[in-house]
Amino acid sequence: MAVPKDCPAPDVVRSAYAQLAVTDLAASRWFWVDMLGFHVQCETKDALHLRGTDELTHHSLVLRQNDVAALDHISYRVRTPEDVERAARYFDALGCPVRRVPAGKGTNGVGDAVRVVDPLGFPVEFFYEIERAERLIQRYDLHRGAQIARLDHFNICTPDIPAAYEHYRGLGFGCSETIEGDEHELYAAWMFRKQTVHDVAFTGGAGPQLHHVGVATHESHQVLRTADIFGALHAEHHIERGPGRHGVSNAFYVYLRDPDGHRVEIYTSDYYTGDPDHETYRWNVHDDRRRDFWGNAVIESWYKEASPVLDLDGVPQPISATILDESAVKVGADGLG
Ligand code: DHY
Repeated sequence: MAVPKDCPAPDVVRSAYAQLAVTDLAASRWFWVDMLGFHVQCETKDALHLRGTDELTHHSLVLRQNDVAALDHISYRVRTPEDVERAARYFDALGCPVRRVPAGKGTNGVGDAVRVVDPLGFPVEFFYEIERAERLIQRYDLHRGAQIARLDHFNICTPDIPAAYEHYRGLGFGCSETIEGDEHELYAAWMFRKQTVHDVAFTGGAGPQLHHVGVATHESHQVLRTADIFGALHAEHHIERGPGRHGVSNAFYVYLRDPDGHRVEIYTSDYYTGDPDHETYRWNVHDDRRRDFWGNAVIESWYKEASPVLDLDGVPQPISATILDESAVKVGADGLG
């Protein structure tokens, strides 16, 4: 997958929003709005546009009613309006399907956008323009449930992690952390444009599939509070893994599954990565602390289950099996093999 010559990559600012296809909008609203505390910015007959308390743009999550649950697309904000066209030319040069989506024809609140199926098989959007939204940071009276502050990252399942790493390096992403075998085989990587641990991470597994959307709270007590609220309402089956502390990223976390099985990570307290000489931190796949710093086992569903992804016409993409299976590495925390 060569980087196209004379065709600069778009300047990506950050992971901006995920659009999920869901099968029961009322059930999704209970989960994402009532339980997680997302703010409803815009509601139509068949979609909810949501944002966290710190977000100053129209949405960071869109839930769209559909017959099948899947990922519609992940979306990156780029630095200038010209970068949108740059994205179109870049992915066209890579031989990927590219579609221009003018303002008003795509997702509410978003201006001219470009949607592609990237070389990894994921539906990805690039946009510059988006409606601004009222500041809610200090509207503590409106902060509910998990008190989600903002979208943090996407985590995608892909069978060929080195190919994903190379693709995102081509798009100018830095790499904060990896999980590697004894011969430096790449099992997982965390890559960023904004100055945190990641905007996107890769989990080895059958793909293309969405592993999870990561959303940030300000403090670890909000992660614990989230688990407590699900327990209190006897909705504990939505808690899949954690709470705990990650080795990779040092973040405090809990993973939940929404009513359609889409996974979300409530995530807080990672670190700054913005220096130009920031070095990649490499974990060995045999280090039991890499995924859970306290050595707690990663349950099988976390490695094996994920959301299908749609193509640009809304058709589910075919899925290929993984090449390197981290869950088969027989060591303490992950002795699943
Ligand atoms: C890890 C997973 C994530 C993340 C940071 C670190 C490692 C792990 O525990 O599996 O989803 O955001």
